[in-house]
Amino acid sequence: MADKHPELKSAKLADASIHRGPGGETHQVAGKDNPVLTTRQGVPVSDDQNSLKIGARGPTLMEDFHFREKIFHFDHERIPERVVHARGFGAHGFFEAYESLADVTAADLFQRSGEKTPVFARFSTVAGNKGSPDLARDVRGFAVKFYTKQGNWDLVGNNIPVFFIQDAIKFPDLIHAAKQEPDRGFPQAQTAHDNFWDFISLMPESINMALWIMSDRTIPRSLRFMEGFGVHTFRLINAEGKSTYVKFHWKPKLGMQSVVWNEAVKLNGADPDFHRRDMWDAIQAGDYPEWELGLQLFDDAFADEFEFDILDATKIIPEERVPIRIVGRLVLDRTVDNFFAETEQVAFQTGNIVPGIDFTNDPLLQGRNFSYLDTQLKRLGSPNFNDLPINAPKCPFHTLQQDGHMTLNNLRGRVNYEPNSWAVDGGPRETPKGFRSFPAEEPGERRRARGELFADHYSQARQFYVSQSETEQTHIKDAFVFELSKVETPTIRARVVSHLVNVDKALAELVADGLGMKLPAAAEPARKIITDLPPSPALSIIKNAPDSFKGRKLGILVSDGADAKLLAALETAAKQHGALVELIAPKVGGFTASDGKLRPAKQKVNGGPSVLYDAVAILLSEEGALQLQQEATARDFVADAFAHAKFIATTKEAAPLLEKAGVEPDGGVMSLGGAKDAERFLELCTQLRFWEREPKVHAV
Ligand code: HDE
Repeated sequence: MADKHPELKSAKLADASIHRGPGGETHQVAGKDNPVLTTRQGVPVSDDQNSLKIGARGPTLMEDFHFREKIFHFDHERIPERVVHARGFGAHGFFEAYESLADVTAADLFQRSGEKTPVFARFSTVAGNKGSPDLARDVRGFAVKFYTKQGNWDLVGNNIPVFFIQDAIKFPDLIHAAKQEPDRGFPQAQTAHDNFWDFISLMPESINMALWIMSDRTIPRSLRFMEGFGVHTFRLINAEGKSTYVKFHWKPKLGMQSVVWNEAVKLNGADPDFHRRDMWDAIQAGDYPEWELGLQLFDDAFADEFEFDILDATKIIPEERVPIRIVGRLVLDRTVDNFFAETEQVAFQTGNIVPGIDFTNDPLLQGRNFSYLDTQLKRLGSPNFNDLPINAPKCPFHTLQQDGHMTLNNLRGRVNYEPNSWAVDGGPRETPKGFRSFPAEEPGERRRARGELFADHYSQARQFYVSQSETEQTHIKDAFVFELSKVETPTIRARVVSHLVNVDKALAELVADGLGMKLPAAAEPARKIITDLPPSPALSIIKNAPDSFKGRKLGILVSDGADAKLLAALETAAKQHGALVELIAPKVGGFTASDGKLRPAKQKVNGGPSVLYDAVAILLSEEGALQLQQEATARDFVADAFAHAKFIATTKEAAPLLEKAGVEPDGGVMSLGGAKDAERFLELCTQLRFWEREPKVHAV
C-alpha cells in the first residue's frame, strides 16, 4: 500500500483541545502536535474567530491587520482558469525506457534501457469549466511533462489521434463554438448545441474528428483505460543529425474501456468527480495506472507515398500501415501534495522540446508553439512561472533571464549578459551539444494556403466508422441523433447529415431517421475522390477489449441477512482478478450478514447507484429483497445495470427486486447457487459488458 497521507488516516480527533469562547465559538490551542497559527509575517495569533471590534457588538477596526491580511489573501486566491482544458487532474510518476533508441534519436531519456525519467501527467476535459462534470462527452487531454536530464519535454496530447481543424488560426473559432454560447452562458461542458454543430457543418475538415467524438472514446470509463496520442507528426533526430518522422501513442496497460451514454449522463449526477476519484483511489491503493509509449516511425519515402499529408492533424496513419514500436512505460505512482500548486499551476507547452526531438511544419503544431507560452503568462501572471517547482527542470539550468514579478531564481554575481570578458564567474556558456533545429529546406512562396491533400475530408472518417464493431457503430449513430436532437435549427442538423452521406450512406440514413427528417443530398466534397480505405481494427475499443476485469469495480448490493459465505467468495474472487469491491446497503452504518457479523457499507443505496460499478451482484436476504423492492433507488440500481449491459449476479432471494426492476434473465444475468459460483461470475465479468442485451433494451 502506497499511502501518501498516512498521517490523515491515523489522525486522532482533536476534541480534547477545544475551548469555547464567550460567544460559544470554538478555540483550539496549539500543543505538541500542532504548531502555532501565525500571520504571514510570522506573528502568533491569539484569536482567529473574532475580528477586532469596539466592544463585543461594535464596528470592526481598520487596524485589524490579521483580519485584513486574511481577507485580502482570500480575495485573490483565484487565477484565471485555462481557456481550454480547464478541468484537469494530475499525478506524478516516471517514464522507463525499455531499450536504447540511439539509432533514431539523441534525446537523453531514450538512450539507456531501464532509464527512469520523472514525469508529471495531467488529464483534462476540453470544453467544460473547472467545476464541470468528468463524464461530459468530450476529448480528454493527455499531457505529460518529462523532467529529462537535458531539460523538460512536454508531450501535450489528447486521447484522440486526430483534431478538428488543420490550421491553428481556426482554434479560437472552434473553441468559441464549442463552449457556452456568448449571450446565454450555456450549455456547460456540452457540444450538443447549435453553435458547435453549425461550425462543424461548415468545416468539413472536422468531420473525421466528429466521428471520433461521437464514438465511445469521449466517454472513457476511467482515465486509466484510455489511449493517448501526440497527434502531430514530430521528428526524432539522432546523433548524426538524421531525421525520422514519429507519431507518439500511449497504450493503457489495463486496456481500453468506455461507458455507455446513458450511464455517462447519470454518472455526472451521481459522481461529477468520477474520473479523478478513480485515479486518486487507484494511486492511493498502490494500483498504479500505467501506459506504454509507442512510436510510429517513418521516413520521407513513406510520407511521399502515403495518400494523406503527414502534416495534416485531421488524419491518422493506421497502425496496420506503420506498426507501433513499444519503447517504454509511464507509471503514475504519486498523487499531488497540493492540487493548486501542481495540477493547476503546471504549465505545459508544446514548445518544450529537448535535443533529439523536433517539430514539423504541421500548421496546428506551429500555432500551438506560440499559444501555450502566451497563455501561461495570462494564467500564471508572470514570466517567472518556470520558477514554480512543478514547472522547473529537475536538471541543472542556467539562464541569464532576470527579475520580473515573483522571481525565485536570482542571478548571483556581476554578470547578466553574454558574451562577456570574465574568465571566472563569467556565467553560463553555449555548448555544441545543445539543441539544434533540423536544417530542413523550406522552398515556397509566402501564401495563406494548405497542402493539396488536406482536402480529403471523408475517406478517413469512413475508415474510422467501418472499423468499429456493430455495437460501437450503433453508439456513434445514437450519439449523432442525441446531439443533433439538441440542435434547434433544422438546417444545421441537415447540413451535418449531408456530410455523413459522404462518410457512410447507411449511417446517414439511420441518423436522419433518428432525427425524423428526410435524408439530405450529399455535401459537395472539396476533393472529389473519396477513397474506400480498408478497416483498421486497431481503431475499435470493443475489438481490442482486454479480456480482464483487472482495475474494475464490482458493486454488491447487500442487506441484513445477506449470505456471508457468498459475500466472502465474491470478495476473494474479485481480489484474485485484481478488481475492487464496494458494498452498497440500505444504511451506510452497515449490515449484519448471515454470520451475525456487522460489516460497514461504502454507500447507502441512494448514493451508490450501479453506474459507479462495472458489474453488480445482488446479495439480499428474503426480507432485504422485500424491503428494497419498495425502494425506487434500489430498483434503479438493478434496472440501470441491466440497461447498461452489465453483468449481474443474483441470489434467488433477490428475485422479487429483479422482477420489479424489469430484468429479464439472459446470458449476462447469473444466478448464484453458492460460493462456488463466485469465480464463475468474475470470469464472466472479464467480458466487461454483455453487449448482446443492448438492442433488446433500446427501442428508440
Ligand atoms: Fe491545446 N491548448 N491547443 N491542444 N491543449 C491548451 O494551454 C491550443 C490542441 C491540449 O493539462 C492551452 O496551458 C491551440 C491539440 C492539452 O495543462 C492553450 C491549438 C491538442 C491541453 C492551447 C490547440 C491539444 C491544452 C490552454 C490549435 C492535442 C491541456 C491552457 C492549434 C494534441 C494542458 C494551456 C494541461 C491546453 C492552445 C490544439 C492538447 C490555449 C492554439 C491538437 C492536453 O495554449
